[in-house]
Amino acid sequence: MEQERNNQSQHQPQEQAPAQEKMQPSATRWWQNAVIYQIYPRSFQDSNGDGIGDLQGIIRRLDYLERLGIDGIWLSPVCKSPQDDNGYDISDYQDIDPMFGSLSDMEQLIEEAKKRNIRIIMDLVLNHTSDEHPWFVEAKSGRDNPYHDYYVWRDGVEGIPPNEMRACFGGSAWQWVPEVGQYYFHQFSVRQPDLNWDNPKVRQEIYEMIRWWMDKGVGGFRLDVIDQIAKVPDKGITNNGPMLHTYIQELSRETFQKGDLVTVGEAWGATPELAKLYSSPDGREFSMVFQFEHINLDQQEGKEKWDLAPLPFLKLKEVLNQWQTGLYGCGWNSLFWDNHDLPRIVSRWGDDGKYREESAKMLATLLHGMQGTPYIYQGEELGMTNVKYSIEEYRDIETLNMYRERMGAGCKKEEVMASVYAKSRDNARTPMQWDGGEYAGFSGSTPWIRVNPNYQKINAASQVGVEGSVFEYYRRLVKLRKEHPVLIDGRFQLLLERDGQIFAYLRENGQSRLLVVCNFFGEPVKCGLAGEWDKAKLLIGNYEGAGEEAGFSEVLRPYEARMYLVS
Ligand code: TEU
Ligand code: CA
Repeated sequence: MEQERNNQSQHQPQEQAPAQEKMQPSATRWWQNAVIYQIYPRSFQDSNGDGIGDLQGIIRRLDYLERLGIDGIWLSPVCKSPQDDNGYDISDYQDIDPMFGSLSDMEQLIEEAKKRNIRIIMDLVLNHTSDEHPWFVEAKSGRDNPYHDYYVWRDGVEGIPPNEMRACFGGSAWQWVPEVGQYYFHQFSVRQPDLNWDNPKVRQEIYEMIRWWMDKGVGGFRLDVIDQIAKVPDKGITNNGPMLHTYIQELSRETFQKGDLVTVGEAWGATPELAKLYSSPDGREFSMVFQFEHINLDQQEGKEKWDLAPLPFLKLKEVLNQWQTGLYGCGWNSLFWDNHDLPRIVSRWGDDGKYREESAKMLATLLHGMQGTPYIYQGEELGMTNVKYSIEEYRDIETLNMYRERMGAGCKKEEVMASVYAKSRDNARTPMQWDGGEYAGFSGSTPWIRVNPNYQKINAASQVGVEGSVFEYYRRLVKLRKEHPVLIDGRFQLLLERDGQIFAYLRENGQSRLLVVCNFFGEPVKCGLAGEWDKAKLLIGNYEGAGEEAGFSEVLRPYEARMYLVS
């Protein structure tokens, strides 16, 4: 199937130093100093007027990203796909979906980004393919087909699935195929059959494919739901299967370790202990882990994300503290509030009304002051907000399936819609707001999903180069990270642990001490942290006249955030 192209791979099988020596555990790696920007291509910039973002659109906006100062772009999937789950259902790993452009557009993007010192990080979806992937088309054609065992099949009788397992997007995790008289396993939509990682041929094909992309000069990979590849459906195991780390180590050895790449493992089921494995400094798995413990706190325990609960603020501090201290010196974390699966942080834990700018900047300060590699999700740097659309205007398969299921189960429409407004993935997927013109400068014609109606107020054109804007604030935060090594290597210490309103912490590395202090809420608050900080230098603050030279002022205004340095 893909062997032919694989054979053309330029990759030289050079002799390999063992990972331990090559990876220099103690030295700082480039990706530890980096800030990564995530692009959701279909919503970023349309270049040909079909209402869908594309690669040429991204190329056009590289100067904007260079100005922001980021070092890498995590590109959500652009490979060939029927788009059942917006590209997370891949039908050809070695081609670009025509909707986004061509392979040569991709090569151009890599090259143009490189000129600006920006690396392109591709999204690898290795747990499943599309049902239109030639492997699956073959696999379901007969039990004796050589590709049959590329997927996970179980015998059974129509109507009685092998077990009760459910898919993440609703419904049974098993789908009956009459032609072969078997069920296949899918953790996501029915059109995303799970690959069988226990089959060595599957693993080898995947490694070949990754090396092929490495030869094209990509700077790294984000690994979609990587903790789910080693599933054991007969035991109900999805995450963290017994073979998981064996497979990941093989994957890393066969591919990433042959280059100076950044690799990011998405792992919903990670704990700090597991994260040490994923991101072990000897480089035997990934560079870093991308986990969600802090961002899943505002839901009812043991229920789904749609079952809303207020954010337990003290718990948020506790969780972030555990990750900061737990990985110090022995692992590496991603720092993020937003991505393409999450609602907009300013609407979620800030205030997208009166204090939109202040709270957006506060959340940014809090995040960028911590240890790890910060991620900025497109539009976050503008303070873009959630939306409230009518259900017909939503596009996300997860949202629509949930709506159907819950309405079918007799839930009240207002309640279902409240969940959609709060948590729908489409909150993050509305078109990027470039300017106040029609369709927000995203496209010349009707976009695939409606533009947030606030685009005339919130857009890049009104923020870039404008002092005091959310964009310029992010730009300064990115720059600070380059100027102050303590932001990279400083040990984290949580302060005011029991304070119900203030989030404050220290970073220390022997040379410098840095203090971050944030009022997480909309009421002013007195902060008992004066003292040695009186003479500290204010590095950044989200209020004008935050006492640049005046030292520590005791009252924090609504959502006020400041970062101080004592050298
Ligand atoms: O997400 C993993 C995942 O578990 C999510 O589907 C999550 O359950 C959901 O988004 C919570 O709202 C990754 C991708 O980031 C996501 O976009 C894909 O849909 C999914 O994998 C399947 O590839
Ligand atoms: Ca387009």
